Amino acid sequence: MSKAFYVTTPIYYVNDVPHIGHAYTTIAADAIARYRRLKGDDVFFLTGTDEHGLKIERTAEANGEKPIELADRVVKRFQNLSQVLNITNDDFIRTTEKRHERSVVEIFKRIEHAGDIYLDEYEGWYDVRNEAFITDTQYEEIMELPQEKRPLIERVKEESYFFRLSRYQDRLLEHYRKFPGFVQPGYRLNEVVRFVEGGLKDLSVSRTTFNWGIPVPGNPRHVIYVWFDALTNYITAAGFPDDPERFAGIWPADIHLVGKDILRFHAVFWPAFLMSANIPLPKTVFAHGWWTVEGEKMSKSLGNVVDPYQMADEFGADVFRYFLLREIPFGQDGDFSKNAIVSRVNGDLANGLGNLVSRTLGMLERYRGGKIPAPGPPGGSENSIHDAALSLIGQVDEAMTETAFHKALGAIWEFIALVNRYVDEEAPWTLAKEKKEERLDTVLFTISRSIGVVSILIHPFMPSSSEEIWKRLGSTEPFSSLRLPDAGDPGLIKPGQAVVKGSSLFPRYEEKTR
Ligand code: ME8
Repeated sequence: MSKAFYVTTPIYYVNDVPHIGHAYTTIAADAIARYRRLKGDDVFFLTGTDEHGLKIERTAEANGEKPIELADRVVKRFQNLSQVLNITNDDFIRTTEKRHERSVVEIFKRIEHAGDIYLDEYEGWYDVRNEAFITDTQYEEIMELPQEKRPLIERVKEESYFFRLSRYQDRLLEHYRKFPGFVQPGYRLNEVVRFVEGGLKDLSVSRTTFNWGIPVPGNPRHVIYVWFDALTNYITAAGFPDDPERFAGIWPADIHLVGKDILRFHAVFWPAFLMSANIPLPKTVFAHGWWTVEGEKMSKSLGNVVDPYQMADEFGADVFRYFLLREIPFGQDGDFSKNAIVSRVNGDLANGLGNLVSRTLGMLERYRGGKIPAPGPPGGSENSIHDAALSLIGQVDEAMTETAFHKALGAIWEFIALVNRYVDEEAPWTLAKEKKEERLDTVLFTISRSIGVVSILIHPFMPSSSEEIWKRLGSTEPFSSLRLPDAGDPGLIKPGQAVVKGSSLFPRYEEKTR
């Protein structure tokens, strides 16, 4: 079996409902998965839900329901998000599934067998919302915050199994040195290195004061720490331990996408668990930034949580996807605001791409009976448009290799602007009036072909619009059979194709609300 390109999102806590942060990672992972498929790679794209832990047990108790009832109810909101946002995940893992329990028990046993688990007592602080043990220094920092900003911190004193994380400090540092691309963007790697250089303490990996989790093998009084359980999802879904052949074909993951707040779990704890269990490490952990909303931290209490369902309903999934990936460099923090999304809709989408497509198809209907004409001999500007299209394919590829969605989109939109300028300069309406038929054929053909290239390149970001444009251009080949090299193929758009103008692809925002 050939190695599949394996991309993951974090698995989302089911005690929350989906918000912009969840949508963001999922959309980014989908853009990567779609791009890779377009390149002809065999892709495995995983998302799912994290369903154990103290916090979920408590929320369920407060609701008067069983934790599994809460999970079954909330998980649907995450699963349906795939349909609404047009996400092409190949699997959806729930940590309450049997396959996952087998996997967690197996990796725990392997780590125990390696001599890295011991029984002791944990005494210290626990952050319930983030399910994280925190140091005394972190505790002091939290206590300096105003009361309403402090997370729920509890004192814990109980018997616990520990993982010998301290043993892995040198091996981790060596790994970061040998594979500097392991943590991306680069500035995040520096943070991780500094943290590990500061010294690693052994990590408590079991709890005894609640029940909602996977029991420790051989000592069911303990449940396994929820992060140990959750991180293991990435190998479970790849076939560990039930299907070793499949596992060898998929694992290691090529890229784990995570938010910056959970980087430490993925770039320190997770690789140490894997080293101990003698399982290869993922190739890259990419940490993205956080969204604020209209300049404020997003929070339930402020009532400013951005609901991806509502965004898809109001603007359409493609517009929401475009906005999130275009607005800020992937890795940095960003601010979500209605003004910002509306200005993207009206500028880049309505005036940029939408206008190019609609005026081109309109002119083909008006001047050429709705058929793409065969071109006459190219002049200088046609050759330069053709060259720009070819170089665009390379630029997008480079940007996608760096996981720089905004750069890929920026390059595509520069090309759109170039083609819009070409239309203005060549003024096909004047050529028609002056009956310069051969020249008009060349210009209309050149624009149609350029739009064909754009329709393929935007597919990872705006899948529905991409396929719609492709269809309106009258291409008979199904979109699903296209591969990236086709974008540069001069035969991509054939003379004689019957186009359909259709309604506006991206209506200006005001028009919709009137
Ligand atoms: O952390 N902007 O789950 P989760 C951007 N179950 N991203 C945000 C965000 C924001 N405002 N708010 C949250 C968990 N996120 C664990 C993961 S993986 C083995 C276990 C991101 O549902 C956050 O950074 O609390 C994280 O990557 C993701 O949403 C899930 O958060």
